[in-house]
Amino acid sequence: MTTEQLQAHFDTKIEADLSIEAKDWMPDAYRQNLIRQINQHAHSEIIGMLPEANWLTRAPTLRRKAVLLAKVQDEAGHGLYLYSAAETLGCSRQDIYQKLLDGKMKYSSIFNYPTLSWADVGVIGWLVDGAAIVNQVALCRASYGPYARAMVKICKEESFHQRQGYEAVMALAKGNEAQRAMLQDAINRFWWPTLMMFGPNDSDSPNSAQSMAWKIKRFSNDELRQKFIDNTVPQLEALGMTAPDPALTWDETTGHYRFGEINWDEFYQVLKGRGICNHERLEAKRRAWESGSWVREAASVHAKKMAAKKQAA
Ligand code: FAQ
Repeated sequence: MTTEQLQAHFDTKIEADLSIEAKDWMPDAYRQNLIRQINQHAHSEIIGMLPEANWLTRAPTLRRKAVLLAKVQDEAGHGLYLYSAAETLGCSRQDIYQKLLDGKMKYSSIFNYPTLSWADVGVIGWLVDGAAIVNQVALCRASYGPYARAMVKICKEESFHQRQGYEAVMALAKGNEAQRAMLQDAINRFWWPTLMMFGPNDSDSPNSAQSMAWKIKRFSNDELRQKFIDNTVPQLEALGMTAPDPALTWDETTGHYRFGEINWDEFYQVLKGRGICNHERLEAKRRAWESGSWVREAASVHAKKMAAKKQAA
């Protein structure tokens, strides 16, 4: 087939909502866009383990600790599903991971904020995983099959994460004055950074139009942000807590909540590596990479031995 015919076949499949699979022909720009988005997502899951892991040794009860351990391990699994999905597009995991360590690839801005209290762990489960689900449920229908299938598995676990987060914040909301104040403080610090997770406004989002045309993204950044706010404000009210946004109001005519302007300067500063924890997060990953070098060496020696044995047999 000529390139024009291959392109026409690809376009027909996208139009008909059929999956593009790893061995199918695809335009190079589609492939590169997926490599970018899937790997950034994978990096987010892996870096996202750090803020909550900070509280593993200080969880208030054994039950909370066991749940948190399981959740943090789930995030590692999500990273692995996603790196594997990205590898089907022909990128090398080592190369991609090195780019993260060198600060040449992005991960979600939200993980550059510190976890200062136990309430932050509940709020991450409730708000951050809640935002992740709104975004990721849509990605279960992404046009690239291996990505969409990875997202189905991830979403099942994320919805458990969101519920454990809400259960943890409910316990604090029903607690004493100090616990309620700790929860309100955590909400105040995480509210706006959570809204930033959906990315820039549609008018400032360079990748959205093409990603939506290719059906990688099914909804725009602003649509998903609005959906998250509409889902979350009633939960906030049920807790008896408030959002740090005086402009947050219910709009009868649109049937949506209106909200204030996001501080985009802060968002872009965090993306440039100038957030509170950017340096600390990458340093932690660099240290882990270096101290784990013996594991990689042992695994590669073992793999070589097994290959030699197979050849000799
Ligand atoms: N942080 O043109 P757009 C989680 C970048 S997983 C950092 O709108 P796009 C689970 C964007 O990459 C959270 N960078 O981009 C968990 C682009 O840069 P580039 C991660 C951001 O791709 C919970 C530039 O700005 N989820 O939380 C951010 O069309 C708890 C222009 O933006 C995903 O990655 C940001 N917030 O839309 C784990 C979901 N926003 O590449 C542990 C998959 C934008 O051109 C604990 N990804 N940028 O240099 C997506 O859906 C999309 O990539 C968006 C951005 C919506 C994030």
